[in-house]
Amino acid sequence: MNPTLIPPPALVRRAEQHDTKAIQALDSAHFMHPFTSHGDLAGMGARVITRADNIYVWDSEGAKILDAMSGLWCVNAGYGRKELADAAYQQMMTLPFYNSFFNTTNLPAVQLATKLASLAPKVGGRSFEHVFFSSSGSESNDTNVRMVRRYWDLLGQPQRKVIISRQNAYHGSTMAGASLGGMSGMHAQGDLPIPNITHIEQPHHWDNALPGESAADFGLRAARWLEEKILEVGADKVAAFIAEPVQGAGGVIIPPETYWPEIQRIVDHYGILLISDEVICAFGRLGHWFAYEKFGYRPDLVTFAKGVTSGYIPLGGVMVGDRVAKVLIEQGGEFNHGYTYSGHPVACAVALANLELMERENLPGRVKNDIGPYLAERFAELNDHPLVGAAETCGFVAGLVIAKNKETREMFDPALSVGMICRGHCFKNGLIMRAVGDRMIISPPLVMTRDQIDEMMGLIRLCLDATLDDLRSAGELV
Ligand code: PXG
Repeated sequence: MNPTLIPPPALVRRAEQHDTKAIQALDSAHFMHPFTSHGDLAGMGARVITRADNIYVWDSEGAKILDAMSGLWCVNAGYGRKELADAAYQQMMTLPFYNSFFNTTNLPAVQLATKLASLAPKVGGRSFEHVFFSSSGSESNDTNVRMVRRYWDLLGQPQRKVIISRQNAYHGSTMAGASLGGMSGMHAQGDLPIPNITHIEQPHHWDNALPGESAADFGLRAARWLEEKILEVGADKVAAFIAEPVQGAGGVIIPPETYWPEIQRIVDHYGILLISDEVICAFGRLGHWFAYEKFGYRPDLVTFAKGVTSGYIPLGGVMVGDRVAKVLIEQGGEFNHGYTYSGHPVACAVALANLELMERENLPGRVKNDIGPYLAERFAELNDHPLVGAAETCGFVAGLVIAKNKETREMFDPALSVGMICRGHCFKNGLIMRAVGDRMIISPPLVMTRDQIDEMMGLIRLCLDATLDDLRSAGELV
């Protein structure tokens, strides 16, 4: 189809009314989407999102949808924040781009790096005075791989190459990001993982605990899988361990309280670097600027992206702790790594405006002391639903497992795609909730009010009830 035959304005009939079919046809003809089966998409047509405000998005048919996923875990400040648009406009008019290679810098990048250094809490005397900028979480994790290997080379231990990660982790989609991640479907495409990346099992009590094993005991046992792996690889060959504080894309897997302290003991004992991938968990999502503070561990590198700009513009980076920064700066000479858009002035200006807004509205504090506990209380009520095996929250992420029998932890036949049935009901009823297998997860904007939490919880229960009805009608449950 020739797009000049239907110029974009022709796709919009009225503010709320678009020619959905025509948009879908062009979409299918030209736009290759991420993580999408295009054969399937052509048959059903993409949902076209046209505008957004606060915690709601609207589609091309005019349907209003409560976005309980904050876009893709990123619109922490909610939609329609004029301050962020103004910051981008002002910066574009002043200096839309200049690079930060060749001994050059720009004001928003300097200001943002300074701001981030001031926000990163010092835990156990370690601080983060330096930031390396990128445009995404994936690029930031590629930076981590190169940085930790460079660090050990400079210290005269070039054999320390192996990075240990976890099954079912998500660390991005580039070659290094997807290799660090523990998604078998991603490894199966493109000969991944790249060499010297290995994985341990995730701390997922529902899936991996022994019958009757307490969360505390399981947390210790799961952390010790790291020690076993270090000994298997050879302690002198391990460069770093990378993990998300709470696994996001894997299905909101919240580790038991005993997990992180034991991980810290192990990385300290063997002297390996600890990378906290906080692409989802930072910037208020778990009630803190950075999530390592919540769990009390001491990372050497922290990956960030998404919430730093509330998703209004791409920006990511790595908080570089003193231990690594000192070696790179004092002994490293030139670090042959960087991106055209490292320290992009417009992205940094939007991030600064976003962090200011979050500070002014105390969004991390709201999550910690107000809406986070309220969500926890309301979400826990779902545990009485016949389909819900376990419903848990951590700050402003939450996940529930749909189980056939919550006592025996029997799951539904995967062929039924129960999660997708539930997700279908969510869409039909004006709610965006993600399905990861049979886990249903949310990560709502941090500006949500208690009334909006009630509205969301009503919709979630409605969709679980509709899923239950479907399963009963299909004879899967009595
Ligand atoms: N680390 C973590 C912990 C992430 O969640 C990335 C790295 C990669 O970031 P970029 O900006 O390169 O996408 C992510 C991204 C999902 C989903 O289905 C999650 C992400 C991305 C796409 C889909 O939940 N997280």
